[in-house]
Amino acid sequence: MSKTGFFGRLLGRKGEDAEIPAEPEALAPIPEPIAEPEPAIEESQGWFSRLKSGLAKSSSKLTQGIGDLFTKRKLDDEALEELQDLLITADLGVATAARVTKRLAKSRFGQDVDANEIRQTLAEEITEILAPVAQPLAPDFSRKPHVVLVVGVNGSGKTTTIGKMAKQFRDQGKAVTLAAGDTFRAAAVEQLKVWGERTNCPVISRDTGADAAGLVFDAMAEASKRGDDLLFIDTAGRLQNKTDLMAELEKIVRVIKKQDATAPHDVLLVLDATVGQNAHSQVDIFRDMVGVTGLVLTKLDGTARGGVLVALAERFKLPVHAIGVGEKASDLRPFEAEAFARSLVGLD
Ligand SMILES: Nc1nc2c(ncn2[C@@H]2O[C@H](COP(=O)(O)OP(=O)(O)OP(=O)(O)O)[C@@H](O)[C@H]2O)c(=O)[nH]1
Ligand SMILES: [Mg+2]
Repeated sequence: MSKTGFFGRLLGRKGEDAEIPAEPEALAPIPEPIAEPEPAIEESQGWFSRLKSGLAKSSSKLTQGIGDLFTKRKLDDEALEELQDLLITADLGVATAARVTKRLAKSRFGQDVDANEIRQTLAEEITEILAPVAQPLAPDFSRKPHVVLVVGVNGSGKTTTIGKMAKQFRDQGKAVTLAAGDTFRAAAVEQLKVWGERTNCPVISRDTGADAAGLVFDAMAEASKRGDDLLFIDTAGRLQNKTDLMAELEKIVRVIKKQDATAPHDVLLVLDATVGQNAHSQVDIFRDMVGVTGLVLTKLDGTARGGVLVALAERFKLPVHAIGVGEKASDLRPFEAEAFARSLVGLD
């Protein structure tokens, strides 16, 4: 093996720690809230096929790219370099692409490989990265309530995710309250109320423009008085600017802690998977603001860039509690590492 070749450089480089540059526009307008959702509770079929078709963009890039690269070919420096480039363009990020390629090279360098073998090996490597973060939300119901603060940029899917999670926990017979902490946008409260009605959960709200922290204080008091199992707190995704948003989230956390020093027990960051690499800077920013404990990736049914989930898992190692593959209540699914990895590289 030549140390000056690609493989040699790969083994010698610090690729695994490579920083993915944060994009400056992290909190800049993500598309204006799309139409208000019309939640429907009916069971939807074929979520896995929707996930697969959603991943098609990344997946077909990878599937076709791998097919083009490896029709019986020796896994040499050049092939590895091309594969790494392909993985980067599929949103896996520089560090993850380097790691996956390096591991592949360790076992197969110099051997003849075909596309299917590459897919299988890639799926195994990606599964290994994803498996540790595939952790469903696991509330401690003895807390009464277990408090889940939900954050994320506007339009990422916070309110919808809360509605979907509320439905899942209601189906398990849990008492769930929703707090409409997004007092900034007029339609936000209405949207949460619709989910409240459909899932039969009380919604604590105030008028638009009211103090969000005050509302959260009331919600904490009511939920604990009732002895609820769970309290989900919705928040605004965008205020006038980032400083305002940070101040508001910090105030909300302070107010929560006044009533329960151990809360919030979970801080869920909801990320729209279609934003691709921009998700990295969103994690950075919200982690600094409020200490994110777990992620939910939404819109994997859409023009998804699912590869970013692998890059996030590798870089931040935050639990991925669930993934969104549609707008209905039943479209929030547990995140399964192997199924996700296989569909990403185009395996069944
Ligand atoms: N296709 C698809 N659409 C989704 C998914 N999750 C949310 N949406 C849609 O994305 C849009 C925005 O979702 P919201 O839940 O309102 O997002 P939000 O983060 O609460 O937005 P703000 O309140 O503006 O901060 C809505 O139209 C949702 O129906 C998903 O997994 N798949
Ligand atoms: Mg919302």
